[in-house]
Formats: sequence, C-alpha cells, structure tokens
Amino acid sequence: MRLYFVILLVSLSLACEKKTETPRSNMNNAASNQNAAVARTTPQTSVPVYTYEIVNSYNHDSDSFTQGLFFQNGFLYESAGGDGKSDLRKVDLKTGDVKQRRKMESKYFGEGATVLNNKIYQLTWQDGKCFVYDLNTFEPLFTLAYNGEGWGLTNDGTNLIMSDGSHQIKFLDPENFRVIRTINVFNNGKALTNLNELEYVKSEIWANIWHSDEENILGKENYIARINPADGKILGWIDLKGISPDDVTRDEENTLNGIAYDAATDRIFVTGKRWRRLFEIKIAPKS
Ligand SMILES: [Ca+2]
Repeated sequence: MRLYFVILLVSLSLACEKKTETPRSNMNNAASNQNAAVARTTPQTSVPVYTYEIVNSYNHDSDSFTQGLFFQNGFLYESAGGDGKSDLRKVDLKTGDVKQRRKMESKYFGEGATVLNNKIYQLTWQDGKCFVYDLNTFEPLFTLAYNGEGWGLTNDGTNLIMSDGSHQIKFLDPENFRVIRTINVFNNGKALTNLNELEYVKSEIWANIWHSDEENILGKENYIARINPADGKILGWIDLKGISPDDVTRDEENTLNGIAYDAATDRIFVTGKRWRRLFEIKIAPKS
C-alpha cells in the first residue's frame, strides 16, 4: 500500500513537471537551443539600462509574424514569416494598411529585411537564400546565397549586417554576401545567443533577442541589446517590460521582434510577432 502511494506521488510530480515545461514551436529555435542556457546570466553592472516612453501607438497586423522591420521615405516595411504566410510589405504607418505586398513562395519562411541603395534584401530562415527586390516595384532583382540560418538583417550604409540565431553578427558585401568581418557578442564573458531582428541606430546595432522574455538578463522582461559594431561590446540594454503585455501573453511565440529607425525624423519604432500595435518610443536611462 505504502509503495503504491510513493509511486503515485512520483507519477504525479512527473506529470506536473511536464505540464510546466514551456512548449515551443519549431519557429526560429533550431540554432538556439544548443546555446540557450549560456545567455541566462546577470547584467554587467557597467552596462546602462534604458527604459522607454511610448510617444505614439499605431495599428499593426496581428497576423504578421514580424521578422524584419525598417523605415524608408515615410513608409514602414515589414518582412513577415511563417510557413506559407511569408511576405514583404510596405505599410502606411498611421493606419497600418498594407500599401504593397509581395508574397513569398510557400516553401520560404521570411526573415530579416533591410534597404540599401534602393534595393530591399529579405532573408529566409533555413533556405540559405536572400531575395533582393527593387524598393519601389518589389520586383525581384537577384538572389544571394549563404550558409546557415537567416534571422535579422540591417545595414550601416555600406554593408549588410546579419544575425543567424547565434551570438555572431556578420558584415556582408551587399553584392555577393561575402563575409567581410564578424563580431561576437558576449555578456559577462558568455555568448549572448539568439540575436534576432536588427536595426542600425546612430552608429550602434540594436538587436532583439529571441525569447528575451524567458531569459534572465534583466529578469523576465523583453529587452533590446545595444551593440558596438566595432567589437560586439554591449553598450546598453533597453528594457521594454510591459510594452504590449496582451500580445505577449496571447501566444508565447509573440515575442518582441522588430525595430525600425527613421533617421530623417529620429524616430524609433518597435513591435513584435503578431502584435496588434506598433509603438514609437523614446528611451531614457533607467533610474
Ligand atoms: Ca530592423
């Protein structure tokens, strides 16, 4: 009788553990799991933490699995991921309406995107292809190839800057995707993996970190890392805790992802996967 009771207790506790495990979809996790644990660390005390203020809030397509975001000539551009649902879109900021769209072939999963010299570059997650389109017409111009996964993409006006789910960021020749140099991002000496959507903001690389809501760098918050493009050093953290709690809790894959900077007006926009809103924010040091 006692043995039966012990077995029952063990079974119950195993069942409970299983239930509390976080189930994850296969979206964007292939390159991350191996190193996911190393990102769980405490913040460097010397690295400043910034908080945010919402300046404006706009509609965002809650069906768009945001993987790439940038701003150009008054419009927002977005690369949406998802199997059979991926596309590239030009969006009216004020209304959230899609003004122009190019669907990807259903076999491709759209990832990071950026514009350089009037060409839009759009990564794919696991197909090793970067599609290049004319900024105005969305007509395909050529296709570039790379090894490994494609996650985030931005540029510094000369080179493309790409993340692949690891702690590395590569600078690439926009003509042929040749790797010009690579920087490694460490936090307290440990690789900061899962670098995701990117944005080049005033000579810094800003990076979303996939599932930063589950990591322990700033507690369980959503945050952006500010990275020095010269050496990969972390210059600061932007803590976006609570910016869109409803979207984040609606589905655990609705992570903060998407940073766009409008240099012409010095505005910063952020959103997330399948979020209902896109926010213009200002940041300030956290007291
Ligand atoms: Ca971006």
